[in-house]
Amino acid sequence: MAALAFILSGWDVDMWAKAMHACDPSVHVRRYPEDMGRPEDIHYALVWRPPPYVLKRLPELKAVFSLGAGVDAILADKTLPDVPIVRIVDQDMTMRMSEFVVMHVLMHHRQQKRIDENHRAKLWDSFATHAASALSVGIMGFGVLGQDAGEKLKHMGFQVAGWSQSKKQVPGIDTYAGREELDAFLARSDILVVLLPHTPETTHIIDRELIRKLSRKGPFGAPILINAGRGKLHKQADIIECLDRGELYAASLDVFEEEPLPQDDVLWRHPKVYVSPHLAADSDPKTICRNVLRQIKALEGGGMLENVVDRRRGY
Ligand code: NDP
Ligand code: OXD
Repeated sequence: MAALAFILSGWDVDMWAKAMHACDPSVHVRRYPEDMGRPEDIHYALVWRPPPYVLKRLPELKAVFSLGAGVDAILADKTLPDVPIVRIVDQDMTMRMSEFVVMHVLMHHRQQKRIDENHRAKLWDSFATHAASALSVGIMGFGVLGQDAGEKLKHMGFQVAGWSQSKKQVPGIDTYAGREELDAFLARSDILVVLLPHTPETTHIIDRELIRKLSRKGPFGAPILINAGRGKLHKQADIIECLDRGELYAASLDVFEEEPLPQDDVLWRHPKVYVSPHLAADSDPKTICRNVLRQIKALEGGGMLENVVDRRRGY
């Protein structure tokens, strides 16, 4: 009896099992850790931050489906079996991330913190504003999520640039690729949006040296950082130092080196920072279960899996 198992850390396994049954009541669902049944019956694992050594104990595993777009926590398991790892590429998730990115770019661009402070102080300060076209937004990690957010910002009038590993061609957006073109990309970015995956190559890529290479020609005189990729992409201490020295104008952080962000972290009360608890683009159980079932059916019918992770690249 082939079964699929949900192996989740920090997510509600019952909610996911219910969503799977709503998509197809005939599917045999297992739940880690209390209801795994016979390991040899499990052919597919649906995971979010799976604990190490769990997947390796499933001898008949055919594929691992990440329930999120990022697979860093899966690849961190040194005992990962040699089966395809599929990541989520899903329109619902893409739209949610674009909402988050557009919202934060606009909040900085329209100086929402200043308006909120003035509101609290009952201060009628009708300060000068500028056009979207005065700002250049650089999207670091110009993949599925980065390109969608970039398109939406472009339509709002921002100048947009994208940086990725391989060169992209997107009408109306200037693209940069590889370490050779990184400095040129940074030098033109007034707002840096980080949507990279966390890999050995991108760990701590956002540090004080990188921040110092960002544009200072924009209307705020110092750059703005938005990180919705992973916390391990940045050095939090460097971000705080750059904010305090005025080398960064402001930041929006959805992801952190340690999650949840510890209670005593200065970021919680930093006046120049928006903090959100890793919710930029949630995984919707219904849409994602449907997507996974479609892929399993295709595979069982002799077809190919989509969005298979390249383990060598790490994303
Ligand atoms: P993609 O794989 O589609 O895009 C990743 C992009 O990063 C690609 O353009 C890739 O280049 C580029 N890239 C990777 N490594 C490098 C490198 N060393 N140098 C330059 N560019 C690099 O992923 P998604 O857009 O779907 O997702 C991006 C990340 O967003 C996820 O990995 C995850 O960490 C994060 N995320 C966060 C969420 C949240 O709620 N905060 C929700 C969902 C995702 P190339 O195109 O050439 O391969
Ligand atoms: C993801 C996330 O990677 O939610 O999908 O962080």
